[in-house]
Amino acid sequence: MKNFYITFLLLLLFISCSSDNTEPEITTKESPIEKTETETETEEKNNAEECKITNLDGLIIIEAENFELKGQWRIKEDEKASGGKYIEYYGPNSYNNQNLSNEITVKFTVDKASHYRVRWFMRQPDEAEGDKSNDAWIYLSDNVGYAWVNNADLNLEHYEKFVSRGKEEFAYGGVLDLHNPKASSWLTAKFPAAGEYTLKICARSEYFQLDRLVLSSGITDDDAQEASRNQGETLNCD
Ligand SMILES: [Ca+2]
Repeated sequence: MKNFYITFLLLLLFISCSSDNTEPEITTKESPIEKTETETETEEKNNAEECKITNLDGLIIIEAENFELKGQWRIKEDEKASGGKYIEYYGPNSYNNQNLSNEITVKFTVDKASHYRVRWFMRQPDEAEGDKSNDAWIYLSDNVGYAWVNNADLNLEHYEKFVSRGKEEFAYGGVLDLHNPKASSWLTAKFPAAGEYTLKICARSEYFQLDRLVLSSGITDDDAQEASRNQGETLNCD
């Protein structure tokens, strides 16, 4: 009788273990497939994140929609924009100072010490009159930005007004509008060495639209405009 109980208990245990084993088997059959898909997605995401904006054939092109947006900037879609997208500032005008809650940044690298002219593709809204909605504040971190005033370099140690005009189509342009001393000038970035740099834009005019930035080195401004027209963002994904 005792042996019968032991045999019965063992049998119960066996059935119990068998049924326990059955369910996880279904789970293990399903889960590796799900896990593989998830891992693939994660790897693709990581690879995308490893791409760095850098110089390529004398150009550094940065899509505005890839800026780190903050405050009252938003991404909008338009087939006229490079990459099908641009950014728009929808907050109030900030003509006299920078509201840093609307400061946006982008990082990029250069492979050697070099000088770049800074330009952009921008657009004013259709209803904007004259020079409305056509500017932003711009600053190159670590004071690597320079203007050319009275036949001399002027190091830019804080935000300055950057301006141009464009309607309907996104227009290539962008010059500094300095007030002390009053002058109009190219903006030149003088990178002292290879490495990563940061460019900041802070909102100034409501409904200003920015498509992308074009920094060029060693080519004329006309050539930079022509070369950048059909060139996408300059990425290195190694
Ligand atoms: Ca764009």
